[in-house]
Amino acid sequence: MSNPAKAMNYIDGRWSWPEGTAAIKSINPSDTREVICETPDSSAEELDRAVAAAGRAFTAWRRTPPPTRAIILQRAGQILAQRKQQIGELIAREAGKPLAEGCGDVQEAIDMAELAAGEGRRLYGDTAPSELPNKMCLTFREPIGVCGLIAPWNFPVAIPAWKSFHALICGNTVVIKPASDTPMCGAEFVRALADAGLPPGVINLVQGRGSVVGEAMCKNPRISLISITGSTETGKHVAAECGRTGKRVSLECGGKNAEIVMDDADLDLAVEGALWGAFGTSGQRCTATSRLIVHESVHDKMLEKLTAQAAKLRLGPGVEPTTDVGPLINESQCKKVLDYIRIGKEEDKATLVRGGVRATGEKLDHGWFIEPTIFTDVNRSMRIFQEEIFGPVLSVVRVGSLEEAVETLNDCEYGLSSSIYTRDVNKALWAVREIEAGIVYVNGPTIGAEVHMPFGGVKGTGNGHREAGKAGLDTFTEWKTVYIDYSGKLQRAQIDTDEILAKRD
Ligand code: UN1
Repeated sequence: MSNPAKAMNYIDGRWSWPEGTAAIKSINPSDTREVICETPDSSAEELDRAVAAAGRAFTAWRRTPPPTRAIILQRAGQILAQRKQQIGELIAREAGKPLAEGCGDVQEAIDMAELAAGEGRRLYGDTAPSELPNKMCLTFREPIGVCGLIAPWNFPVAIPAWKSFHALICGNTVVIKPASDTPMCGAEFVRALADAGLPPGVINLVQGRGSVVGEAMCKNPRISLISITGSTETGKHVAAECGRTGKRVSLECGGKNAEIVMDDADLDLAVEGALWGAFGTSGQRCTATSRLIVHESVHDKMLEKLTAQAAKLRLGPGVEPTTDVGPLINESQCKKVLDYIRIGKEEDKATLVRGGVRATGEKLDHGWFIEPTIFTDVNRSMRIFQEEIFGPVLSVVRVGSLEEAVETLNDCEYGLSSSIYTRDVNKALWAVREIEAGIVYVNGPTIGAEVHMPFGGVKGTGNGHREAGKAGLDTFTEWKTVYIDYSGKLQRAQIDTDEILAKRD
């Protein structure tokens, strides 16, 4: 048997496997007999080496005009576009996503490169009048320094892209820690940037475990910002650690997203939205629909259509062109989802109407497949209503009015994405205002955010920062306010202003 491929570290412009470092195996979740690659179980010292390289590269990169930075990012986007199919297939193998979703993941990175490159000619600040004569006020966006980017496995190319393209266009240098389940995807993403001509040290990649590399990132005083997409538990831990060294920290954590279906909704559309939202990416998106809140007058009809359609979804390996739903990422996620299914069955009076078991079959027996699962008669006190499951499990709740629907949706610690299906513009707009979430869709599923719009959530989902869009620039920059006095004399703000006014009276 040939040696497995290696997903190495990339530090200061060089690919390397730190001497004497043990290997972590990356396994195909659709068929665990296949080893995709080996990756170094990097130490905290290796992370520190990457941070030092990023620190050395910072001054020159910060001084590089943003439109010049943009040329390199644009080139990276073009390289990703050339490699879209190849990287999409890698995502299908390493993360288990259906091929179309794998390619979509790469496309999201390409879109982000385009967006960030465009920002290279904007990065606008403000100009404002001064309260004093012959003086002006203006602001500039400035980079923060070395950014530590901790990425999850569910968008193994798009999420590193969201984080790093915005960081880089703003003049920061970065160290990325990809998820240990998808090291090769992380390496291929960084390879595109390296091939685009990013100077050594501007982007660095350190493979390994969160408990070692992620932890070392939080502790390293030369990192100025950590951006992490991960579980709420991990996010809170990272924020606490970063507090000690005074870092900015941007959290994109859990979700428990809900779709509301009102009595006047286009039911077929709402069913399609729920299926894609709940079972697309096997429910492993932080934006996944995991609660369906349905008006009682359409509840039974909706459920009938939903279960019939869910039964038609084809489970299979990511790389098979016919696959609608791929596997869970690994054994522990599979176990966690099965645990939640058990809890759902035991809880109160929830009814399991479909799925609830591991899927079997010739192409499924060696992977972490779980049947798309639907619970009904779920109420707000149940754990399957409140907690993030991150798998193909949908909990259906029956409500009697729009007010009750929105109140039910809001009765949860998370606030990332949400959706309402209704044909009534008044109901839709009322819900848009009342829903507590960072993202609200009207007549669309809870998944599918676009890169030029702010992405992030309220309540337990985040800590006030946004990724993507123009808002993403705020995460990766500091404001510098500049006052220029060309009066040639001392002017005292808040004091001389009174005198000027007095003279006018
Ligand atoms: C995530 O699951 O962390 O909005 C991100 C969406 C995707 C991004 C999901 N564009 O569903």
